[in-house]
Amino acid sequence: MAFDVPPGYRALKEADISAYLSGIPAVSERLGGKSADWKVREVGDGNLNFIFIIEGPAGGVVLKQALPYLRLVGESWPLPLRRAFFEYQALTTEAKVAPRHVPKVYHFDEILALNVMAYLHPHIILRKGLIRGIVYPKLADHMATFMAETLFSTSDLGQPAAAKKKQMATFCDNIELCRITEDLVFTDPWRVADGNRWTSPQLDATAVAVRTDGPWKRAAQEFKLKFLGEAQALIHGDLHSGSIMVTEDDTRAIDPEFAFYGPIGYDVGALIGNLYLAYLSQSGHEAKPGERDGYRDWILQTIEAVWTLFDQRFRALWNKAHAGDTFMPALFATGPEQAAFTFAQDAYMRRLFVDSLGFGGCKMTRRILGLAHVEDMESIADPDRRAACETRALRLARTMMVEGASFADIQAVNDAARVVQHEAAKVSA
Ligand code: SR1
Ligand code: MG
Repeated sequence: MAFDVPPGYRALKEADISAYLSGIPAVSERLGGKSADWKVREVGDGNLNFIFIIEGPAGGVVLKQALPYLRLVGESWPLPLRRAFFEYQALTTEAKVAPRHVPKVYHFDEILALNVMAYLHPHIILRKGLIRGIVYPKLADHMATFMAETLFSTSDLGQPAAAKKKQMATFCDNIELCRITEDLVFTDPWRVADGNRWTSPQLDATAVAVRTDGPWKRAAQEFKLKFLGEAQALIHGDLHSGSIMVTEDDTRAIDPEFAFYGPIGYDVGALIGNLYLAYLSQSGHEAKPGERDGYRDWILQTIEAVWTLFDQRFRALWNKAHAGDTFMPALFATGPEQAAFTFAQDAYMRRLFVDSLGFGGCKMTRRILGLAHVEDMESIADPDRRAACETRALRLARTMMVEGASFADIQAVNDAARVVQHEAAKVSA
């Protein structure tokens, strides 16, 4: 297939990498020594791109190059190279307010559609840690900070309208990656679509039932409408547990190539929804029932802390670092006006909460019935056990999407997750 690539673009091979990087002082200084001594390895197991790790005597870097097609599917699914540009723009915007929670970018090459960035070591992908049952004591604190800082600062509360509109104009062009989300997250699980798959035959009846579940389908379309129309802030756009790298002490959000101006709840929901997937997959990873009870509790505590800290920090920024053209604290200066301001903040945060639950439910559903699944579930070898976990996850996802507004707070959602975990997993959603 002929792809739309700029003159000069070529997909780099391991053997090309050292020569390419030796011409970039910011990178070669970081690696140290001679380029002949640098060790290069391709490690990409993601859905979209090639990832190389390069290590020299002084340090390491990661080189991430976009291909003109979707790696997961192959050359039959063309995908624009400019996703590397959007990732660069998003990482540098995020770094202005949350530098401790993103990888530093050392070099961006628009022609080759690649970014060279910090090699996060000894970090691992959060999803893999959750499957192994590793506790990350600072995860909630760090991710709440990352989301509050990045989402507040790019919202109409955190920056003037003119600045926001200029940046929106840039990210509006991330059409194709948004389209992937629009189809795969909000539509395909609720219709017959190429690439949809599920644990079969265990979930065959469920997949059919989901396609005729009017309230669930309607909720998916309501959230799709929000995704298409609510340009609240520059969102990461793919903030699942595979886009977060962790150690016990450090947390970094990677891979914001899906970034655009969209609904804040999409990021918060991606994280919360993927943590619920981790929670409900634990019974597929225990050698004996109950072995991971303590770990399940930790995941729920983390979900509670993610929302609670995000809510606190977003409000604190609103009160102390407001720089936007709406809801200026000074407009509500006197006593009675302050009550209205507090009311407005409560209403705004409540909307974000319900949105986050709904988007989280969409993300959970697509990982069980759609094209791209998650290792939390896929690594459960016994299909009956996997289907039981997936059925519980679908049940919670539906509740989060259809009945999100009925939850008083995040503890109530955790209670619903506990109930689902303890129910027998009938093979129907
Ligand atoms: C077809 S690409 C599948 C998924 O991989 C990315 O991580 C996004 O979540 C996308 O939807
Ligand atoms: Mg990714």
